[in-house]
Parts: sequence; structure tokens; C-alpha cells
Amino acid sequence: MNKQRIIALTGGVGGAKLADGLMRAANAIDLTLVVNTGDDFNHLGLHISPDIDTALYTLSEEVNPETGWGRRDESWSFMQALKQFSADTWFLLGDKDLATHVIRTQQLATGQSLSTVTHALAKSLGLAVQVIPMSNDTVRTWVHTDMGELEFQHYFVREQCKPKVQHIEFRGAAEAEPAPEVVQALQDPNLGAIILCPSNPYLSMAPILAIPGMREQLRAAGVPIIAVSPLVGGQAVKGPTTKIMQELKLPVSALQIVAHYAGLIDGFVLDQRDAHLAGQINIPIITIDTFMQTAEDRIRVAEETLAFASTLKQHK
Ligand code: FO1
Repeated sequence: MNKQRIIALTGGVGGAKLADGLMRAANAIDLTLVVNTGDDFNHLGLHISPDIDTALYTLSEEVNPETGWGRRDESWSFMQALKQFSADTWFLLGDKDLATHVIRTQQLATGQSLSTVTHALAKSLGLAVQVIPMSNDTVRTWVHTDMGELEFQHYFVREQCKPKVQHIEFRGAAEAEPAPEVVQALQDPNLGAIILCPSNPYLSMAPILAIPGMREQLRAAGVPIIAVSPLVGGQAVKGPTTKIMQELKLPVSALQIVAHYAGLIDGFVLDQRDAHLAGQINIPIITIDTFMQTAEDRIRVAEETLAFASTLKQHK
């Protein structure tokens, strides 16, 4: 029997943890990750794709365990040398990580697509999982703030998410198309479920869903679509999700996340610390411990989410 394909939509660190659990789950699945590229940017002449690299490094056990991004056992000679030249050093590029950006930039310059380049990087890192950028077209997240409009990494890293968010723009999204491998994966007859990882819904998942036709094609796949809550006890585990919700004048609650994905998702994985909200959610839910601190936690959350997906599949 063919293995079930699971598609997971993911952003950076939090999403990569669930993706890692899905890859290691006892269920034999073929995993396809569709990754946000709105955070990509050109820096020091290099094409940097932070969320793709976080996925690649996490799944290949190459990630820096302290930060959740970048590579483990890094050295920083490049950054030290940059400082001598008084160049921009706010975005930390480790020596090993630098190789990824140089190779990506070089391969893109030869005319290869980001999908092709990502596929080759995944293979070199020994991954069997399919890692696909959401699009091969340029989509860039711009954050409109009280300090003016900022390119995503300038807002996120350089300004440490301190400016107040007024509006988030996915520049180029209206003209972008899903990467062809995304469309193929959605048409796989063995597709069993689509999972929205617990990445920031406004910064990381929204760019993926902003690509014209993406939502429709996800729905048309005819399999359960499940979102895993990025909030644990009403708080984000990491990153500015709740700060942004407040600044956008949205109620900070898992209910708001369900509302945000309304019309797209068939099921929601609620954290047990938010169990009091269960009665107010009018789609199927499971209430579990979604906090992923250890490798075992990632696998448990993945397996519980997959089991939930199979129950929903029976009703599709
Ligand atoms: N995040 C930081 O907070 N500071 C950094 O200096 C930084 C550098 C960096 C380099 C390569 C890479 O792939 C990711 C990097 N990140 C850094 C993470 C990244 O900015 C964010 O985690 C994502 O874009 C949000 O998902």
C-alpha cells in the first residue's frame, strides 16, 4: 500500500518543530513541507531564505539548538571580518550557514528556481522529506509600523520587533503563483491531510495563503485541513505573535486564530491550557499539550494531530 502524503505549511522555528515531529512520527508518511518565503531577503549580495533553512537544518539535526535557527557548532570568523570593514552586522551569519546562502545565490543566478535549489540543498543534507518554497516568485513581507515600512528582517531582527505594527503587506503576492511542486503534491491521490503548523499566523502563514489560488487549491484537495494553535495558554511560545495581535487590535486568544483560519480549516488543535475555550469553537477540535520542548514532545504532538486528521477524514 502507498504511504499517505501529508502536506505541512510552515514558517520558522515553531513550525519546524512540528515538521520534525511529523517526519519522526511512527506513522509511515511521505512528508511535504510548503515553506514561507516572505521572510527571504537580499543581504550582503546573498539570497537568504531563513524559513527554508530553519526547516532544512531542523530536520537534518543541523540546527543550532539554542536559537532554533542557523547551524549548530558554528564559528563566526565571517562576522568578525565584516566588523573590521564596518559593514552591517545586525544579521548574524555563521561560517557554515554562509555556505548555504552562497550556494543558493550562485544557483539562482544560473537561472535555477528556488524549488530546484532547495531540493538540492535538502538532498545534500540527507533529507528524504520534500521541502518546497511556497512560490518561485518573489514575495516579500513588509511590516508597516510607527517607524515606517520595514522589510521583514529589518523589523524582526534589526529592530527586534519593537516598532508597533499597523499593517502587514506581502509585496508581490498578488502576482505570484504557488510553486509547481506544491500543486503536484496537492494533487497526489495519496494525500491524507494538510496541516498548518503553529507558526505565526500573521507573519508566517499569511504570506503562503496570500498567493492567489493557494487557499482554493488547498480546499480543492478534499482532505482535512488542520491548524495547530500557535498559542499556549494564550501566549506565543516564541516570537511576536501576541504583540502583533494586540497592535492589530485583535483579541489575543486561540479563538481569534480559529477565526483567522475560518473557511479554510476543518479542525483545530487547541492547547490544553486553553481548554476553557473549547465550547466556543464550532469546528472539530482536540485539546492536547502542544508545548514542544523535547524531541518526544514534537513526535507526540505530530502523532496526535495525525490521529485527529484520520478521524476527520472518515467524515469527509
Ligand atoms: N534571527 C535573529 O533573531 N537574529 C539573527 O541574527 C538571525 C540570523 C539568521 C541567519 C540565517 C537564518 O536562516 C535565520 C536567521 N535568523 C535570525 C532567524 C530569522 O530571522 C527568523 O527566525 C525568521 O525569519 C522568522 O521565521
